[in-house]
Amino acid sequence: MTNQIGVHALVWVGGWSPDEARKAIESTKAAGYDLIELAAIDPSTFDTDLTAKLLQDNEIGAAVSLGLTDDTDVSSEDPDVVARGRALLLDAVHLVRDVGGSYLGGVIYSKLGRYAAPVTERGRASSVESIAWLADRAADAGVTLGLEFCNRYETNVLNTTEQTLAFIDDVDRPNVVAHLDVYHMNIEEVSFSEAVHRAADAGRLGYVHLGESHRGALGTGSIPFEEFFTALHDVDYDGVLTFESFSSEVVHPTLSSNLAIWRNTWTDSMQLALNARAFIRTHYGA
Ligand code: FUD
Repeated sequence: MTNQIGVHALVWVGGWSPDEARKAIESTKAAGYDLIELAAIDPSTFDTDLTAKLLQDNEIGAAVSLGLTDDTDVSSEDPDVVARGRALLLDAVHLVRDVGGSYLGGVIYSKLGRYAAPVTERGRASSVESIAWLADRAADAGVTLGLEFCNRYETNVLNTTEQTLAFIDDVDRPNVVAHLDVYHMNIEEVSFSEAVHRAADAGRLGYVHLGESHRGALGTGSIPFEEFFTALHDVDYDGVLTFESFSSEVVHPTLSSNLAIWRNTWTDSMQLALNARAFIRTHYGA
Protein backbone atom coordinates (compact mmCIF):
# COMPACT_ATOMS: atom_id res chain seq x y z
CA MET A 1 0.00 0.00 0.00
CA THR A 2 1.33 3.42 -0.88
CA ASN A 3 0.09 6.51 0.88
CA GLN A 4 1.26 10.02 0.22
CA ILE A 5 2.18 11.77 3.46
CA GLY A 6 1.38 15.47 3.62
CA VAL A 7 1.92 18.40 5.94
CA HIS A 8 -0.37 21.40 6.39
CA ALA A 9 1.13 24.77 5.36
CA LEU A 10 0.40 26.31 8.77
CA VAL A 11 3.15 24.13 10.24
CA TRP A 12 5.53 26.40 8.31
CA VAL A 13 3.97 29.74 7.38
CA GLY A 14 0.93 31.93 8.01
CA GLY A 15 0.79 33.55 4.56
CA TRP A 16 1.86 32.81 1.00
CA SER A 17 4.27 35.53 -0.10
CA PRO A 18 7.02 34.30 -2.49
CA ASP A 19 9.42 33.89 0.48
CA GLU A 20 6.80 32.03 2.51
CA ALA A 21 5.91 29.77 -0.43
CA ARG A 22 9.60 28.90 -0.93
CA LYS A 23 10.18 28.27 2.77
CA ALA A 24 7.07 26.09 3.13
CA ILE A 25 7.69 23.93 0.05
CA GLU A 26 11.44 23.49 0.65
CA SER A 27 10.82 22.64 4.33
CA THR A 28 8.14 20.12 3.34
CA LYS A 29 10.73 18.38 1.19
CA ALA A 30 13.49 18.62 3.80
CA ALA A 31 11.25 17.09 6.48
CA GLY A 32 10.51 14.05 4.29
CA TYR A 33 6.92 14.71 3.20
CA ASP A 34 5.43 14.07 -0.26
CA LEU A 35 2.80 16.79 -0.29
CA ILE A 36 1.89 20.17 1.18
CA GLU A 37 -1.69 21.22 1.93
CA LEU A 38 -2.12 24.88 1.05
CA ALA A 39 -4.47 26.86 3.30
CA ALA A 40 -6.35 28.83 0.66
CA ILE A 41 -8.75 30.82 2.79
CA ASP A 42 -8.44 33.46 0.08
CA PRO A 43 -7.46 31.53 -3.08
CA SER A 44 -7.22 34.64 -5.27
CA THR A 45 -4.11 35.80 -3.35
CA PHE A 46 -1.96 32.84 -4.46
CA ASP A 47 0.75 33.20 -7.09
CA THR A 48 -0.08 30.00 -8.96
CA ASP A 49 2.84 30.07 -11.42
CA LEU A 50 5.41 30.49 -8.67
CA THR A 51 3.72 27.86 -6.49
CA ALA A 52 3.52 25.36 -9.37
CA LYS A 53 7.19 25.91 -10.18
CA LEU A 54 8.37 25.53 -6.58
CA LEU A 55 6.32 22.34 -6.22
CA GLN A 56 7.78 20.95 -9.42
CA ASP A 57 11.38 21.89 -8.58
CA ASN A 58 11.06 20.20 -5.20
CA GLU A 59 8.97 17.24 -6.46
CA ILE A 60 6.27 17.96 -3.92
CA GLY A 61 2.53 17.45 -4.49
CA ALA A 62 -0.17 19.87 -3.37
CA ALA A 63 -3.65 19.67 -1.95
CA VAL A 64 -5.75 22.73 -1.14
CA SER A 65 -8.02 23.27 1.85
CA LEU A 66 -10.05 26.14 3.20
CA GLY A 67 -12.90 27.13 5.46
CA LEU A 68 -15.60 29.55 4.33
CA THR A 69 -16.54 32.64 6.37
CA ASP A 70 -19.77 34.46 7.28
CA ASP A 71 -19.41 36.38 4.05
CA THR A 72 -19.07 33.29 1.81
CA ASP A 73 -21.07 30.64 3.69
CA VAL A 74 -22.82 28.37 1.15
CA SER A 75 -25.13 27.09 3.92
CA SER A 76 -26.53 30.60 4.35
CA GLU A 77 -30.13 31.45 3.43
CA ASP A 78 -28.90 34.65 1.77
CA PRO A 79 -28.42 34.07 -2.00
CA ASP A 80 -25.77 36.80 -2.25
CA VAL A 81 -23.64 35.15 0.43
CA VAL A 82 -24.04 31.77 -1.30
CA ALA A 83 -23.07 33.28 -4.66
CA ARG A 84 -19.91 34.76 -3.13
CA GLY A 85 -19.13 31.38 -1.55
CA ARG A 86 -19.53 29.56 -4.86
CA ALA A 87 -17.27 32.07 -6.63
CA LEU A 88 -14.58 31.62 -3.98
CA LEU A 89 -14.86 27.83 -4.15
CA LEU A 90 -14.54 27.90 -7.93
CA ASP A 91 -11.38 30.02 -7.56
CA ALA A 92 -10.07 27.36 -5.17
CA VAL A 93 -10.80 24.58 -7.70
CA HIS A 94 -8.84 26.53 -10.29
CA LEU A 95 -6.00 27.08 -7.82
CA VAL A 96 -5.75 23.31 -7.20
CA ARG A 97 -5.74 22.60 -10.93
CA ASP A 98 -3.21 25.34 -11.72
CA VAL A 99 -0.69 24.22 -9.11
CA GLY A 100 -0.93 20.64 -10.42
CA GLY A 101 -3.06 19.16 -7.64
CA SER A 102 -6.29 17.19 -7.65
CA TYR A 103 -7.86 17.69 -4.20
CA LEU A 104 -9.83 20.50 -2.60
CA GLY A 105 -10.97 19.81 0.96
CA GLY A 106 -11.89 21.39 4.25
CA VAL A 107 -14.97 23.22 5.40
CA ILE A 108 -16.14 24.03 1.89
CA TYR A 109 -19.81 23.34 2.75
CA SER A 110 -20.30 25.95 5.54
CA LYS A 111 -18.41 28.64 7.37
CA LEU A 112 -15.53 27.50 9.56
CA GLY A 113 -16.58 28.88 12.92
CA ARG A 114 -19.10 28.70 15.69
CA TYR A 115 -22.83 28.96 14.94
CA ALA A 116 -25.41 29.97 17.54
CA ALA A 117 -28.15 27.66 16.15
CA PRO A 118 -28.53 24.43 14.16
CA VAL A 119 -28.36 24.57 10.36
CA THR A 120 -31.78 25.20 8.80
CA GLU A 121 -33.32 22.89 6.20
CA ARG A 122 -32.91 25.59 3.54
CA GLY A 123 -29.32 26.21 4.60
CA ARG A 124 -28.40 22.54 4.32
CA ALA A 125 -30.15 22.27 0.95
CA SER A 126 -28.22 25.29 -0.29
CA SER A 127 -24.99 23.69 0.86
CA VAL A 128 -25.84 20.38 -0.89
CA GLU A 129 -26.74 22.21 -4.12
CA SER A 130 -23.57 24.30 -3.96
CA ILE A 131 -21.34 21.26 -3.51
CA ALA A 132 -23.09 19.47 -6.40
CA TRP A 133 -22.63 22.60 -8.55
CA LEU A 134 -18.96 22.78 -7.58
CA ALA A 135 -18.40 19.04 -8.07
CA ASP A 136 -19.44 19.29 -11.74
CA ARG A 137 -16.94 22.10 -12.31
CA ALA A 138 -14.29 20.31 -10.25
CA ALA A 139 -14.73 17.18 -12.39
CA ASP A 140 -13.89 19.23 -15.50
CA ALA A 141 -10.70 20.37 -13.72
CA GLY A 142 -9.81 16.83 -12.57
CA VAL A 143 -10.41 17.77 -8.93
CA THR A 144 -11.97 15.73 -6.11
CA LEU A 145 -13.85 17.55 -3.35
CA GLY A 146 -13.36 16.48 0.27
CA LEU A 147 -15.94 17.34 2.92
CA GLU A 148 -14.08 17.67 6.21
CA PHE A 149 -16.58 17.32 9.00
CA CYS A 150 -15.57 19.33 12.04
CA ASN A 151 -16.42 19.54 15.70
CA ARG A 152 -19.50 21.42 16.88
CA TYR A 153 -17.59 24.65 17.54
CA GLU A 154 -16.43 24.92 13.93
CA THR A 155 -19.56 24.09 11.89
CA ASN A 156 -23.22 23.17 12.42
CA VAL A 157 -23.61 21.28 9.12
CA LEU A 158 -21.33 18.21 9.35
CA ASN A 159 -19.95 16.96 12.67
CA THR A 160 -19.70 13.20 12.05
CA THR A 161 -18.86 10.61 9.41
CA GLU A 162 -22.49 9.48 9.37
CA GLN A 163 -23.78 12.99 8.59
CA THR A 164 -21.08 13.43 5.97
CA LEU A 165 -21.98 10.21 4.16
CA ALA A 166 -25.69 11.17 4.17
CA PHE A 167 -24.77 14.59 2.77
CA ILE A 168 -22.61 12.97 0.07
CA ASP A 169 -25.56 10.73 -0.87
CA ASP A 170 -27.68 13.85 -1.31
CA VAL A 171 -24.97 15.56 -3.40
CA ASP A 172 -24.80 12.43 -5.57
CA ARG A 173 -21.59 13.12 -7.46
CA PRO A 174 -18.71 10.62 -7.92
CA ASN A 175 -15.93 13.11 -7.13
CA VAL A 176 -17.02 14.00 -3.58
CA VAL A 177 -15.41 12.21 -0.63
CA ALA A 178 -15.38 12.22 3.17
CA HIS A 179 -12.33 13.87 4.76
CA LEU A 180 -11.65 12.40 8.20
CA ASP A 181 -9.72 14.50 10.75
CA VAL A 182 -8.92 12.70 13.99
CA TYR A 183 -8.92 15.94 16.01
CA HIS A 184 -12.60 16.45 15.20
CA MET A 185 -13.44 12.75 15.39
CA ASN A 186 -12.03 12.71 18.92
CA ILE A 187 -14.70 15.23 19.94
CA GLU A 188 -17.67 13.88 17.99
CA GLU A 189 -17.37 10.19 17.04
CA VAL A 190 -18.37 7.17 19.11
CA SER A 191 -15.70 4.98 17.49
CA PHE A 192 -12.68 5.86 15.33
CA SER A 193 -12.60 2.39 13.87
CA GLU A 194 -16.28 2.29 12.97
CA ALA A 195 -16.07 5.70 11.33
CA VAL A 196 -13.21 4.57 9.08
CA HIS A 197 -15.05 1.37 8.14
CA ARG A 198 -18.30 3.18 7.37
CA ALA A 199 -16.61 5.73 5.12
CA ALA A 200 -14.60 3.03 3.37
CA ASP A 201 -17.61 0.71 2.94
CA ALA A 202 -19.46 3.59 1.29
CA GLY A 203 -16.50 3.99 -1.07
CA ARG A 204 -16.06 7.59 0.10
CA LEU A 205 -13.00 7.57 2.36
CA GLY A 206 -10.93 10.13 0.51
CA TYR A 207 -8.50 12.05 2.71
CA VAL A 208 -7.18 11.99 6.27
CA HIS A 209 -5.91 14.65 8.66
CA LEU A 210 -3.63 13.53 11.48
CA GLY A 211 -3.60 15.96 14.37
CA GLU A 212 -3.42 15.76 18.13
CA SER A 213 -6.22 16.33 20.66
CA HIS A 214 -4.57 19.68 21.54
CA ARG A 215 -3.45 20.34 17.93
CA GLY A 216 0.21 20.31 19.02
CA ALA A 217 2.95 17.70 18.53
CA LEU A 218 1.78 14.35 17.13
CA GLY A 219 1.82 11.50 19.64
CA THR A 220 1.76 13.73 22.74
CA GLY A 221 -2.02 13.95 23.24
CA SER A 222 -4.90 11.53 23.68
CA ILE A 223 -5.84 10.47 20.10
CA PRO A 224 -6.05 6.64 19.82
CA PHE A 225 -3.71 6.43 16.83
CA GLU A 226 -3.18 2.66 17.06
CA GLU A 227 -6.93 2.07 16.67
CA PHE A 228 -7.19 4.59 13.85
CA PHE A 229 -4.16 3.31 11.94
CA THR A 230 -5.26 -0.31 12.33
CA ALA A 231 -8.65 0.59 10.84
CA LEU A 232 -6.97 2.38 7.89
CA HIS A 233 -4.86 -0.72 7.22
CA ASP A 234 -7.93 -2.98 7.55
CA VAL A 235 -9.71 -1.07 4.77
CA ASP A 236 -6.52 -0.79 2.64
CA TYR A 237 -6.65 3.00 2.68
CA ASP A 238 -4.30 4.23 -0.03
CA GLY A 239 -5.05 7.97 0.06
CA VAL A 240 -3.25 10.95 1.55
CA LEU A 241 -2.50 11.33 5.28
CA THR A 242 -1.71 14.94 6.15
CA PHE A 243 -0.20 16.07 9.42
CA GLU A 244 -1.96 19.17 10.71
CA SER A 245 -0.89 21.20 13.73
CA PHE A 246 -1.38 24.75 14.94
CA SER A 247 0.44 27.00 17.39
CA SER A 248 0.43 30.73 18.04
CA GLU A 249 3.98 30.57 16.65
CA VAL A 250 2.58 30.58 13.08
CA VAL A 251 -0.48 32.75 12.60
CA HIS A 252 -2.90 33.08 9.69
CA PRO A 253 -5.07 36.13 10.40
CA THR A 254 -8.41 34.43 9.61
CA LEU A 255 -7.77 30.72 10.09
CA SER A 256 -5.94 30.96 13.43
CA SER A 257 -8.72 32.96 15.08
CA ASN A 258 -11.49 30.80 13.59
CA LEU A 259 -9.74 27.74 15.04
CA ALA A 260 -9.15 29.48 18.40
CA ILE A 261 -5.39 29.02 18.30
CA TRP A 262 -4.47 31.02 21.38
CA ARG A 263 -1.60 28.98 22.80
CA ASN A 264 1.97 28.30 21.85
CA THR A 265 1.97 24.50 21.54
CA TRP A 266 5.34 24.47 19.72
CA THR A 267 7.98 26.91 18.52
CA ASP A 268 10.20 24.93 16.12
CA SER A 269 8.33 23.97 12.91
CA MET A 270 11.08 21.72 11.56
CA GLN A 271 11.45 19.76 14.77
CA LEU A 272 7.68 19.37 14.96
CA ALA A 273 7.44 18.17 11.34
CA LEU A 274 10.37 15.76 11.64
CA ASN A 275 8.94 14.24 14.81
CA ALA A 276 5.50 13.87 13.22
CA ARG A 277 7.00 12.24 10.14
CA ALA A 278 8.89 9.78 12.35
CA PHE A 279 5.71 9.07 14.34
CA ILE A 280 3.76 8.25 11.16
CA ARG A 281 6.58 6.00 9.94
CA THR A 282 6.81 4.13 13.23
CA HIS A 283 3.12 3.76 14.02
CA TYR A 284 1.50 3.62 10.57
CA GLY A 285 4.39 2.28 8.55
CA ALA A 286 4.53 4.83 5.74
C1 FUD B 1 -10.32 23.01 10.91
C2 FUD B 1 -9.43 22.04 10.32
C3 FUD B 1 -8.69 22.32 9.07
C4 FUD B 1 -9.16 23.37 8.09
C5 FUD B 1 -8.05 23.58 7.11
C6 FUD B 1 -8.10 24.81 6.29
O1 FUD B 1 -10.45 22.76 12.26
O2 FUD B 1 -9.26 21.00 10.87
O3 FUD B 1 -8.41 21.14 8.42
O4 FUD B 1 -10.30 22.99 7.44
O5 FUD B 1 -6.91 23.72 7.81
O6 FUD B 1 -6.86 24.95 5.62
